Amino acid sequence: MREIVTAALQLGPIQKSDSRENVVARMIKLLEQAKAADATFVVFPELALTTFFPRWFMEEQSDVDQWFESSMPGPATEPLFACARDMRMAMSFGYAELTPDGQHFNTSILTDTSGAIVGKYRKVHLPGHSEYDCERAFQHLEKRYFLPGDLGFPVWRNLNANMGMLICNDRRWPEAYRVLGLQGVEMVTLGFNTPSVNSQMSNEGPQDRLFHHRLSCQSGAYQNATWVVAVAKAGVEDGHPLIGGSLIVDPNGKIVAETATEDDEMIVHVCDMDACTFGKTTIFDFKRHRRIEHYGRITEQTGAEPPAV
Ligand code: CDV
Repeated sequence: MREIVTAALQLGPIQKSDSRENVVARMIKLLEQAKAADATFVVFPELALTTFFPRWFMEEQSDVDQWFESSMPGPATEPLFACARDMRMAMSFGYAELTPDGQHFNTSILTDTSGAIVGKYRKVHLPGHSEYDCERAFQHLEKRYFLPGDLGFPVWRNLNANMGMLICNDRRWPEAYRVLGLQGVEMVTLGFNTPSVNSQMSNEGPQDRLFHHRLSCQSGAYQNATWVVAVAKAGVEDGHPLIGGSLIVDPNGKIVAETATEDDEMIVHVCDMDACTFGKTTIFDFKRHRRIEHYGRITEQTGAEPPAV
C-alpha cells in the first residue's frame, strides 16, 4: 500500500477587503488541523489568496495587478511555506500569477514536504468572457484577466505517487483528465470557485451546480482510475455566493468525503495510491483498449461539426 493521508482544506468566503495576511493566517490554521489529523498532503482552492476577483470588471491594469503574485513564495505567503515545511507537509494551492515578463495566469503549484515547489500548472480552460456583458446577472471575466495556460497538463512524482493538477473549469473537460491519465496520474488535485447560480440561466441553482461538479469529478476519477481531490472556495463573497461541496473521490469514482459547510472546513481521507492499479490494468488499461486511430477529431477540431441537414 502507498497511503497518503490527504486533507482537502476548503476556504470560506474571502471578501475584497480581506488582506493576504488574513487569508494566510486562516490557511495556516487549517494546515495545523490537517497536521493534527496526520495529513501529509493538503489541497487548497483555486485563487486561494484573494476574493474571486474575475467577477469584477476593471479597466486599469494597476487595479487588476493588485490581485496577482509576482513571486511565490512572496512576503505574504512565506509564513504558509514555513509552516508547511516545519510540519513536513506537501501542499497544492492556486493563485493569480504575474510573470517577470508581464504575463497573467490562473496558476496552481505543488510542493513537496520540504516546501520546495515541484510542479506548476496554468489553467487551460478559461471560462467566461473578456468584455463587460450586460446580459449576465454577474460577470465572469477570466478571459479578460488571464492568458490560457502554456504548460500543458504535466504529471510529477511527489510523495511516491504520480500527481497532476487541474483548475476549476478544467474538471468539466474529459480531455484534461485523459492527458493526465495517459501519464499514469494517481492523484489529481483541483481547486474551484463555482458561482451557486448560472449567470446566464437563473433557474440553474446550487443543486444543479453541485450535481455537475460531482458528476465531472467522479467521471474523471473513474475513467482514469485516479484519486481526485476537489477543493472549493465557498460561501458569499461580497454578495456573490459560491458552492461548497469539496470532495475526495476514489479511483472507482466514489465520493469518500465531502464538506458540509460553506466555511473554512477540512475533510481527510487515507488515499491508497495502489487502489488505482485495478482500474488501470483492467477496464481502463489504455495501452490495450484505446483506439487512437478514431480519435483524430479530438485534436484536429475545436467546435462541433454536425452532418448536413
Ligand atoms: N472558476 C471557474 O472556472 N468557474 C467555472 C464557472 C464559471 C462555471 C466552473 O467551471 O466552475
